[in-house]
Order: sequence, then C-alpha cells, then structure tokens
Amino acid sequence: MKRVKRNSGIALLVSIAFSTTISCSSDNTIEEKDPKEYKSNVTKVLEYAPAFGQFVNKLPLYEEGDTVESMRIKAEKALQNNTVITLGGFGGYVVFGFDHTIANVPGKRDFRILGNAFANNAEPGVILVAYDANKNGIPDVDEWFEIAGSEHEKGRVKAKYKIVYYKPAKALDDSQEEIEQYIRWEDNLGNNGWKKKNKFHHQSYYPQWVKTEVLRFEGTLLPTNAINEDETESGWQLKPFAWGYADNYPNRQEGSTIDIDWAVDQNGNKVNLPGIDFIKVYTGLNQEAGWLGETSTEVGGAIDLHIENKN
Ligand SMILES: [Ca+2]
Ligand SMILES: [Ca+2]
Ligand SMILES: [Ca+2]
Repeated sequence: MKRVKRNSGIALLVSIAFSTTISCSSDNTIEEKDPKEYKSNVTKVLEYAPAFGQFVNKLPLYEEGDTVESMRIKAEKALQNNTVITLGGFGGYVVFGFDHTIANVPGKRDFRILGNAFANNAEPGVILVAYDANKNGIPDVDEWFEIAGSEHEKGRVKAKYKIVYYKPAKALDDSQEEIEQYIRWEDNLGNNGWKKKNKFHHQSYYPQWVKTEVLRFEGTLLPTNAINEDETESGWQLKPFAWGYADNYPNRQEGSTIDIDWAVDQNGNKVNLPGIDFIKVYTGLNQEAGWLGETSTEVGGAIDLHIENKN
C-alpha cells in the first residue's frame, strides 16, 4: 500500500511539472524561439480580393459554392506552396502575414515578393507593409505604409486613383467567344471603356464568389509599361520598372527584393519601421497590351531574406 502511494505521488509531481512546462511555453510568445524555427515564407492570407482578369476564377480555381472565405483559404494554401495567384486588373489585392516579424535590417533589403515575371513580362504591383505596432495581431488602417519604388521617386505615379468595374451579363460570362465589350469600367479621372474577353480564356473574368454588381478599388496608379516595338502581335513587351514593385523581376533576381526603409507615409515622408508583420500587394496598372490582355500582378509568396540567409 505504501509503495503504491509513493508511486502515485511521483506520478502527480511529474504531471504537475509537465503541465507547468506546457503552460510556460504557451504563455511565452514566439520571441523566444530560435529564428531558424520560423518560416521564411508566408504563413497566412488575411484577404484575397482580385479585380476582373483572364486568370481570375482559375488562379486559384473557383468551384461552385466557393465563398470569400473558401477562396481566401485557397489563396493561403497557394502562397504557402509558392503557387501563383492572380490579382486581376488595377486594384485587385491580397493581404498576407508571417509567423514572425520580418526585421528591417539597416542598409539591407529585407524580403522578396515572388511572382511570375520574366524578361520583358513585368506586371508591377504596388506593395504596402504594416508593422503590428499595437500587437493586436491584425494590420490596423493606420499601420499601413506604401513602398515608394522607382516610379514613385520619379513622380510618375497617381495617388488616390479609383476605378470601378461592372459585372457582365451572364450570357457574356458563359460565352466561349472573344468579346470586345465585356466588362465596363470607369475611373475618377474621367476615363472609361470596356475590358475584353480574349480567345485564350473562356471562363468568367469577374470573381464568381463576389455577390456585388460592381467592384471598386483605390490606390496608387503606376505608369503604363507596355510597348509594341515592331507593331506586330509578337512585339508586345512589358518593361520592368527599376525597383520597388512586385511581379516586376524574376524571383531570383535582386529586382524582386524590397528594403523596408523604402516605406513612406501618405505625405511621401520616410517612416522608420523596426520590421513588418503584414504585406499587401495590389495590381498597379490599368493597362491592356494587345493579345497579352490586361496587365495583372501575380503573387506566389514572399520570403524573409534574413531567415532565408540563416538557413
Ligand atoms: Ca532594410
Ligand atoms: Ca495592429
Ligand atoms: Ca505576372
């Protein structure tokens, strides 16, 4: 009897010690982890809201019954696996985060945005970054700052650009033909027109999980980058900007990397962020380039360069 009692006493002690250890580690935040345990890539997508586009409803794939939330999860899985998602035309966006704060190392570029750009096929997206200053786990409106890239610096961008796209009739969505007057659009500069459906992609270009009749977006408009050197169909080229945008250079090139020190406030003044927890990318151009169709930024993840270098 005595022996049994002593054993259960030890077992109780062990179980208390064990539960103490567990509660300690769950109480302590991720700051105490070895940096190598963090993932260098995106771990969560907070929002996925593309504009119209020839890859919309394909990347990621829309299936009957999908909702805003199920499409968010599909976008999240895609970025976790470095598979590209499309943002569609101007303004379409994705917001994502990491399992740690990406440090702003002085004098160094800090992260890379993955896309599907290749030589003369740049579809630049504007990048915003947020440092979770109040530590509530979400990017608050006043925590967002825009990365001012080369075209910002040259004064070639238009701030507060607004666009609206109108949902097409179902017959047009179902059509397998090319359609010149497919999706009506207008902007706050007095421009308007129609987005085309091309001969390569027959599915609806309007996000099918969105129930509203219009899509509205606002942001910084980048200058057009399409040129057609020899006036032929094959002559279309989408030229990259010098630095500071997403889906602008191939993933392995330095042009796809970003320095958090490029972040500016609404007045264009530099902000000094210690690091960032969230990134938003939106398509920066309202442009169609011949048979290439509309220019749409694609995103396939983002990499913390400091963690990647350590591993
Ligand atoms: Ca830096
Ligand atoms: Ca916050
Ligand atoms: Ca692209």
